[in-house]
Amino acid sequence: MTGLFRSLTVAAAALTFGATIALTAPAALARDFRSADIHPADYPTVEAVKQMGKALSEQTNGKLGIRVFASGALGTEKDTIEQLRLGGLDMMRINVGALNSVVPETIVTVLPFIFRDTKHMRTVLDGPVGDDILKSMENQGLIGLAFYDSGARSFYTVKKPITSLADFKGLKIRVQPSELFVGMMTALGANATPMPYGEVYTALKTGIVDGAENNWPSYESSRHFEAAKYYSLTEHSLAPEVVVFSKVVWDKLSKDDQALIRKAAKDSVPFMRKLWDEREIKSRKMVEDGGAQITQIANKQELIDAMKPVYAKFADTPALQSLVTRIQDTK
Ligand code: GTR
Repeated sequence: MTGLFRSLTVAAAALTFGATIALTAPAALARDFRSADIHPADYPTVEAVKQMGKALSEQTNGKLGIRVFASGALGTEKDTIEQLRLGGLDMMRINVGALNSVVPETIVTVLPFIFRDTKHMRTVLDGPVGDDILKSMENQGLIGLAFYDSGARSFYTVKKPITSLADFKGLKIRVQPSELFVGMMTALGANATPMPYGEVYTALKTGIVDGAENNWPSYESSRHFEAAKYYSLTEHSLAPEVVVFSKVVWDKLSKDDQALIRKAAKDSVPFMRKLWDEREIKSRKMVEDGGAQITQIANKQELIDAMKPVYAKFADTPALQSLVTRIQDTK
């Protein structure tokens, strides 16, 4: 090899090396957090986490982002909680009901009729009570980032509408895998069948259960309305959604990145609420057009009274009782 040729080769190699570094360096450093959601791609929770990822990416010049795995691609909510705690998954959007057995503080946000209305729920969750509940997740290997809306849950049934407390007697109702949800059904005189969300449509179709309960957007997007057309406006729980990060993964991030993630999550809340409010209206119309029949509950008080014992049974520690009082005292 001539001297000149050798120098050229070395120079070319150096250039290639440099170019490779230049090309791969940002990609090697860039990180897309994997986030799970059981809802489909166009659902408000999925859209909101995507929006959070977009903001994060903009703020970090593409260094951090979020890739949402929608439609339960990474498993049931119970599965993803476990993956998150172990650090095999970075993030998830999940309903608080699914966290009840892991983070007891989430119980208070599911309790029947605890929130007077959407405004009360948002004020509580945006304030110190919401922050305390998010913080309490840390002991369980979870970093609570933000609450999202989930509207009001109401019952829907296959054979006939629920019009009063007496109609619950003996009904088999699918619930989320949560002792509290089971307790609520028992208090109403129904039999609870806990099962993952993805199995509910078939369970309704094949008569494994007589009914289930959920908000308008879930009732619509899951097509449960096709299998159970009687939707009875009990609005018994406003159990919110929550965006959660894996503590194992979190602890390896810089303080700056942690702060950016927290901010992006909080910033996505108003965006989510706007999508949510629009989707509730749209979903209600879609199910009504699709044949769902809506029943108002004339005497809601009898449901409230029947479910009262659930408070003492599940908010059974001074810490939980204090959270209940703080929620009730929030104006
Ligand atoms: C939905 C909620 C899901 C899941 C589902 C269920 O409203 O968004 O995360 O909890 O209810 O009933 O399993």
